[in-house]
Amino acid sequence: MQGLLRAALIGFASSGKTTLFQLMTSARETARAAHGKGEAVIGISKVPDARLDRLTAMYNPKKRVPATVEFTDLAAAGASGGAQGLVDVAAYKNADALVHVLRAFHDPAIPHASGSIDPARDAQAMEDELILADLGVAERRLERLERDLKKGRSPELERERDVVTICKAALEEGRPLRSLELKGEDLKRLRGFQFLSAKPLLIVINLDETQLSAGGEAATRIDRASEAAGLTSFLSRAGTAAVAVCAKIELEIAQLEAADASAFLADLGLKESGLDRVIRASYDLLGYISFFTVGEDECRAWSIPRHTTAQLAASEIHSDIARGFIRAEVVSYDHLMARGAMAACRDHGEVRLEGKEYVVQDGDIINFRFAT
Ligand SMILES: Nc1nc2c(ncn2[C@@H]2O[C@H](COP(=O)(O)OP(=O)(O)OP(=O)(O)O)[C@@H](O)[C@H]2O)c(=O)[nH]1
Ligand SMILES: [Mg+2]
Repeated sequence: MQGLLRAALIGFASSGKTTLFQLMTSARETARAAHGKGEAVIGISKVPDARLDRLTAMYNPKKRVPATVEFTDLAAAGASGGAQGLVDVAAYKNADALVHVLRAFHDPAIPHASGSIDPARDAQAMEDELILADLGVAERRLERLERDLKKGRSPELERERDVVTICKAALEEGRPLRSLELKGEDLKRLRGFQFLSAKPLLIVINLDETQLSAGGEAATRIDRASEAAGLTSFLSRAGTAAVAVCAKIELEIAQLEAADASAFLADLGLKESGLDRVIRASYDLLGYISFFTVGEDECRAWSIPRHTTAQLAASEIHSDIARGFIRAEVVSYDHLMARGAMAACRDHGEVRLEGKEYVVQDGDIINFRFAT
């Protein structure tokens, strides 16, 4: 499934990765203790979606299936050595996005490997590590390409060498590959290398409780937190986004009963849970949207990259549906809600028949017709 979003948590030791992981995946501490340090732990996060809630209320299905995001948590290897050894290339390889948990909270009981709390320094140190790892990959690949080109020239090999050369030059200037504007085939070539600095980067600023509750709209607060942390210029880079959390407090809140939880969130001036905010930021960063399938058996949300065609969207559900694709019956979420029932949408001509190449829109409710 290409639509399953995989995010890898990265960061300095004790920055709050595991705390955020628990917040995102409702993983229990005990489940975690079963794994040794250095081992990657994978958890599934259910994407909160009010639209799926309303569809479920409308259809009263046997099952409600939310979209999911997979998070990988890994203990920082460079516990005492600063940024060195932070990057585990193999563990991050298949991630669609890297989530850098950046420590901004102060706690004398939890020493920082570099001796002080300095989010901008840590953000840059991580960026440098990603760049360094990629530079190694680019150099090795380039040597190989040169060798192969000596044996026999081919346009594909030459193009690849040119692209890797562009990448290497950017990396040597300290620029992450996210900032390169490669297109089409070149972008595809780049994907094959699994360069870490090419992956979209979500920075989760892990704040003190007092910083988080310092009033104002959430967006303002993130701006202020990033500014205070010296991250503003960092975050204006392509493929980079930020969200502020207080992982420890928000984990405590998430473990309360729903009613108490919303009261505590309101006290902190937050409209949404940390889970909601981090997921939303990830979707925005990656340009993911959701479509729905509905029925008496199951109401389900699916995530796909924006601009996905109906046939590709069908392949999310099953390759057979994509292969035998005939038509997609599509109604928008807003139309369905406005009419209150699918039959009424049908009567008003709001259920469209779309072909393979139709570009699925956020909130589309789709019934795929296919031949087996
Ligand atoms: N005060 C405060 N403490 C926090 C916050 N987030 C995490 N901590 C604490 O910091 C310590 C380290 O948190 P973890 O989530 O284990 O950090 P980690 O990044 O997973 O650490 P490693 O796996 O060792 O790399 C724990 O004692 C947490 O309770 C926070 O927002 N505020
Ligand atoms: Mg950890």
